[in-house]
Order: sequence, then structure tokens, then C-alpha cells
Amino acid sequence: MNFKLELARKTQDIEGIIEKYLPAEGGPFIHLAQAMNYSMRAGGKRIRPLFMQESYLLFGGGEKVIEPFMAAIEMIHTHSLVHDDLPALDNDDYRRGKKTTHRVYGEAAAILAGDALLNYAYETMAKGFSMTKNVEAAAVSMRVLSHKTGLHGMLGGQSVDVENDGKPMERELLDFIYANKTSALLEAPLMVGAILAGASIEQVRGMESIGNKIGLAFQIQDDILDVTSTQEELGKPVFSDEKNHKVTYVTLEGIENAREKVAELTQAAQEELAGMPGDKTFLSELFTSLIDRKK
Ligand code: GRG
Repeated sequence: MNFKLELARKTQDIEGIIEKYLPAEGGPFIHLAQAMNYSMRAGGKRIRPLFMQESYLLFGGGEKVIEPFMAAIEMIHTHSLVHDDLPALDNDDYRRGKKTTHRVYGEAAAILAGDALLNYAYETMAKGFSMTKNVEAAAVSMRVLSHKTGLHGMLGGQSVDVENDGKPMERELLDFIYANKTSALLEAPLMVGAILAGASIEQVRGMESIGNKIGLAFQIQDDILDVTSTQEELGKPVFSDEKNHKVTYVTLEGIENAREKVAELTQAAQEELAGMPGDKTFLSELFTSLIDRKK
């Protein structure tokens, strides 16, 4: 298998799936639909739907139900980016190599587009209920996604992050923030793929644990890129953590320790993945590629 070619092919397929589930641009609310679609079409690595699809395949899934769930998690993720870029939060001008949604459509429209994307994600997932023989698995998947995205996951982590902005922070608190703000949204697709494919509870928990480690590694790598990359490569401003007075893994532990931690977490995730059924070749290479990612 040529990993790069396979990744490009799978990412293109995912673009097609996402496109199918985007709202039509028409009617009195056309401006809102355009703002939603602008952020969804702005690019992005599509890692979360890819994780979901790969986990689904690992456990032998073969129905179309996975597609609305894949589109939905990218909508949830994109909503978080649109809102995170707003003046009240990071106040960023660029995301995914393009002007941020509020810079193009205005702040009010970006707030509404983020809200609408989050809501549309659940409407989209619900479409999956009529696309599977295992409706219970679809219901459990929706519950997992809403849990990992909300108070007990991404949003909870983000709120603790925002409250501690500019304050000194211990590793323990930073670990909590990363586990929720970032890992939760990488655990969720691995879990949902497994659940929809009919994996056992132990296997779903195993995928959650893998997502937790990959999520931490992903966030620490994000901290590293913020101080080592360029805006052209990253598609968003660099040194934004410094600008926002953020404590990060890099500011607490230094860049070399941060790099070692990324490698260590990825290795641990790889070992857990090796114990899962199915062909793990692509997912394993994908995890490795995330350590070396440049954006
Ligand atoms: C709802 C305001 C709000 C925030 C939720 C997830 C999050 C918290 C904010 C987004 C910004 C951020 C730093 C998230 C941490 C996770 C992370 C590194 C996201 C970027 O994900 P990529 O690299 O982005 O997969 P692309 O653009 O490739 O999809």
C-alpha cells in the first residue's frame, strides 16, 4: 500500500460524502447556509471522519449509515473552529488557509453559522437511523458523540481552558484540558465507527483509549507547530498561543520533551491498536503520519 496515495484517495472520498450532507444554499436563510458551507468547504485534513471510517472498517462495518455520522463529526469539529476563531475567543483572521468565517460573513453570521452547524450535525446523524439494521447502535453512537462534544468533553475542556487564559497552570490541569478539548473529539469517531460496526464494549473502550492517546499527541504536536511552523504551511497564524498568553505543553515542558511525549503517546496507541481485529495497516500509518504532520 502506498500510504500517501491511499490517504489522498480516502480524503477525496470523504470530501464527496461531506458535500452530500451540506445544506442547500437557497431560501431566505441563504446567507446562513453559505456561511456554514464556506467553513465546511474551506478544507481541513478530515481526520475525524477518516478515523471513524477506518474504525468502522476494522470491525467489519459495511452499511451506508457511517456516512452521515462521518459528515456530522466534521460539522461538529468545524463549528468548534468557527467559534474558536471569533473575537471573543482567539480572534483569528485565518483558518485552513482562508479568511475565518467571521472575517468573511461578519461576527453575527459566524456565531449563527457555528450554532447551525452543530445543530445540523445532529439532524444529519439522525438520517443514519433509516440506513442501518442496527438502530440501537445508531442511537448509542449519537449519545457518544453528544457526550464527547459537550459539557463532559470538548466544550467542558474549552471552558476550563478559557477560564485559565493567561494564568499559570499545573500539568494536571493542562492534561485535563487536552483530554477534553482535543482528545474527546478524536476518541468519539474511533468509538462510533466501532459501535456502528457492532464491536464489543471492551473493543469500543479500547478504541476510546487509543483516541485519548492520539488526541493528546495531536494537541501537543499542535503546540509544537504553533512555534515551529509558518502561517503558509499551517493555514492559520503561528505564535497564536503566545499572543493569547496560553500555557501549552511546549511552554511547560520545553520543545524536546514535547516531541518525546508525542512519540511516546503514539507508540502506546500503536501497541493498543495492534490488539484490535482487522487490517490495521492504514490506521497505523495514519497515526504515525500525524507525528510528522506539518499542518
Ligand atoms: C466551541 C469555541 C469552541 C471550542 C471548542 C476544539 C476547540 C474547542 C477549539 C478549536 C481550536 C483548537 C485549538 C482545538 C484543539 C484541537 C485542534 C488542534 C484542532 C484542529 O484540528 P485539525 O488540525 O484541523 O484536525 P483541520 O483544519 O485540519 O480540520
